[in-house]
Amino acid sequence: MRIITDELCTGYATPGHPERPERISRSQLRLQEQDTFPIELVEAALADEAPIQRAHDADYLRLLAETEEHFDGDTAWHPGIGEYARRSAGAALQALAAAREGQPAFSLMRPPGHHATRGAAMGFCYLGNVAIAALAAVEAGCRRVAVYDFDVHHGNGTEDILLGRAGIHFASIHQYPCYPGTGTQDRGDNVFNYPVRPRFPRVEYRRTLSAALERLAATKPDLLIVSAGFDAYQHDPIAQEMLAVEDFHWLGGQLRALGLPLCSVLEGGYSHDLPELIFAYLCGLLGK
Ligand code: OKP
Ligand code: ZN
Repeated sequence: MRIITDELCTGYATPGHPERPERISRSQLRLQEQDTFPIELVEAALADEAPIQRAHDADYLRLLAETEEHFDGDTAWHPGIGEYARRSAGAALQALAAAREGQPAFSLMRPPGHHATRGAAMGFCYLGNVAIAALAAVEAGCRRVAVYDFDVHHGNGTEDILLGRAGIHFASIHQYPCYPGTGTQDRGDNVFNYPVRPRFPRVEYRRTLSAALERLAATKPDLLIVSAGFDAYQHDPIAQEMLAVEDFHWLGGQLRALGLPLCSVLEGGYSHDLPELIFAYLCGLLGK
């Protein structure tokens, strides 16, 4: 498994914020310490402007580069935040490139991306890492790209960027009601939302994850990009779902069973057990 990561992404923080540097550093250590599967650590590189400009408005990109003001109540400005965001987007593009070479890859970076819309940062996200990768895949000649978002929050930013894009199928499975309050309905002919109520029983949650995956597989994609968020976990501090460690292992196995080129990009996951959840998911992906 190729792990795209970079110690540099731990260089900004807001005290007390759930989206903290240790999420990455502890997860990286966990993956380095295990011997169930070999990993290849690859340093993240800044994304080029062109793939970012395909996904975001020029005005917003100027603001991101120049502002020194917070974006919203939980999406702070930090010195260099634009560059942190570009590096996280770059890692998603590297994971995509690996997948296209038939090499399984996981982007272990922050900030996450799936709430960032074409024109705004929100929900801890500044650039739409996965949407940027999906558009890059189309640009590179992939005819049908599927994006599967199992973070517990609705991928409203990915939806905003990918809505109506030919050749892209977007599925988001998420708690509702919950932040950001959207994702109750399908949109256009390529966005499929699967809201699930708080404390949804695990078996039913799994059934919903499977239903989304089946509808996605029916479009016969030639590539799958996964927004991998681990906050539907039963001990996550910011959502109310009930998934267990083994459910993330199971989900990895379900994705593996599709037999598609696939890459995963970290979104959320705020419990102390995040490293364990990532490890379980990657084991499932690798059939271990
Ligand atoms: C990011 B990702 C009300 C609470 C807002 C924002 C949650 C962002 C989650 N101000 N919380 O999807 O894991
Ligand atoms: Zn989330």
